[in-house]
Amino acid sequence: QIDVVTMGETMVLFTGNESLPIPYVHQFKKQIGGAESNVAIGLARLGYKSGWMSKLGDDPFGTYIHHFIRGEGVDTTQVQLIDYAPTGIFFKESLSPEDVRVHYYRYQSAASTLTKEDVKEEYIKQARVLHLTGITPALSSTCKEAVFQAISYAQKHSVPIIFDPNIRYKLWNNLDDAKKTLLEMATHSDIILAGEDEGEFLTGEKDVHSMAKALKTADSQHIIVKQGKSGAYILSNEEMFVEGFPVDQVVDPVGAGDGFAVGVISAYLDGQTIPYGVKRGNAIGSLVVKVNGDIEGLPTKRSLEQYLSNQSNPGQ
Ligand code: KDG
Repeated sequence: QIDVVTMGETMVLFTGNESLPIPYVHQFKKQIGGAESNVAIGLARLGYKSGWMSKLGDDPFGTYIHHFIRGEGVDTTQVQLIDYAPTGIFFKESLSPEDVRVHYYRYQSAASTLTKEDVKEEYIKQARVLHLTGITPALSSTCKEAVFQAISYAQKHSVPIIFDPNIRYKLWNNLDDAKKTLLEMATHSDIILAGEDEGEFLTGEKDVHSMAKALKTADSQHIIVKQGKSGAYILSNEEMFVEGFPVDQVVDPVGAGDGFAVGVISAYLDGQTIPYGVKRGNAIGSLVVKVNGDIEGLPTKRSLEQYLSNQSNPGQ
């Protein structure tokens, strides 16, 4: 059995060695990035069994990503290396910690050729949780079908769905389609993790309570609205706010949301309460932003436990 199954695109990430606009950067560091594999890696580091479904090009970048993710202990048996489309890449332009931009080279990439036939019912059936993001349906029409195929298998086998809208405006050709697709995914999900701006985009509401209420379509759903470093708001049977962890210096905010998802999902698997999961998510998010890269700051079980106990007993 696999604890968490996820599906999406991972790309090679090139980050400039200097904090300059890309045309003036001379050297780039090679890393990997992809919201879903970030979550799978974060869960594997905490000791959970995670599996990532995807397609990579049968090319050097595909080999690099495949080896890296497999090396982190993530199950990659549902990853295909194909020769008819290349592995996607992207560049991170970091002008300051508050101004980080990404430039994608992923159009018609290998992952964008995922189809509903690539989603295997048996693989979803044995999972304890299905994690999905709003990035995958934005990649192509066949990826969108693959996402809804995964949802229908999860529903058929009562596998709870955790959904992070992760709205990437650069990927959607049509914002009405984005809204419609993401709201539809949300209605099928048991736990929704949305940023405050995403909640506003999806519901048109400006305050967290109203947007969470608008997103909540079933009694059993848990809606979590992330409010950056201040913390997160929860609407489930009751409503509450869980404070964030202090961060002296943000180095790279990208990947914080995936770290947050790792916290919520791992606590859910442990049978913990949603507020405890949000606390763990806030903690992991705060660790991720302290270092450069999407996954470099994701903690091991031991380092997370140490961090949480130092935070609750400062000075010890
Ligand atoms: O959450 C971080 C990811 O967004 C980033 O690494 C790349 O998956 C990515 C995307 O599509 O933007």
